[in-house]
Amino acid sequence: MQKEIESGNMNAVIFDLDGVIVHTDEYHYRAWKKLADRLGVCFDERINNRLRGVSRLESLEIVLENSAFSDIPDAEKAALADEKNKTYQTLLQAMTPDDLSPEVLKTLRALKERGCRMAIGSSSRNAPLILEKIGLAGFFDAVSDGNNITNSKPDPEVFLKAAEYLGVSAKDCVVVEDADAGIEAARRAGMKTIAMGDAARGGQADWSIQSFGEILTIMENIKRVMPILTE
Ligand code: B16
Ligand code: MG
Repeated sequence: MQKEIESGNMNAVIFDLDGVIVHTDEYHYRAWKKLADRLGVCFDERINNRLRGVSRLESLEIVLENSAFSDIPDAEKAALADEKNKTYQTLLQAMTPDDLSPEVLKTLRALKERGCRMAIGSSSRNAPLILEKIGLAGFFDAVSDGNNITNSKPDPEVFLKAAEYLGVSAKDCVVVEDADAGIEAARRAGMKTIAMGDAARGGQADWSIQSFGEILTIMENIKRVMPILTE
């Protein structure tokens, strides 16, 4: 049976960064691939998808698992994570506002015009650099990222902090994510979820979208009534 409930004050959107706002997920892939090739460790798209939303050091553990490097000392792991990050940051340095797609920019502006509160909820410590490079520094009402959290996705911390910085309740937030770990984190935070890219294939979110512009329609509908399925 389908029932309709009032959606209350649901007027805040928390965006993941890598793979949602901008395609830096491709740069993460290239940087990990370069490190893996140097070490002679197997790395492909399937392994890369497991790194989405996961912190740098946890990602390294996944890259090195089942390899001769899985038990190296922590200091050596930190050096390898640093090496990957240097490659990644070199790619980030070449970014400009042209790396932001016109559809993403148009949608973000339209949401803002409609009074939507917006935050970033990213596991990345490079989030401030990326936002500056693509011309979005100062655009969002709040930024919660890898620099202010202890536990990365699927822990809900990054999204709960984003809601706190926005000054809204978790139940009034919708999270847009490309990672299964991010969808799980948002659900654990008690938030609604919109999946795109890799996460859209997982089928765990409240909505799955093919293109960023669909977020506008979802938010416009949500502000009127929100249909839910009941038994
Ligand atoms: P950094 P997101 C995440 O960003 C990436 O998806 C993940 O692949 C990366 O390991 C993590 O940030 C940490 O990034 O090395 O830049 O601190 O998708 O949560 O915006
Ligand atoms: Mg992501």
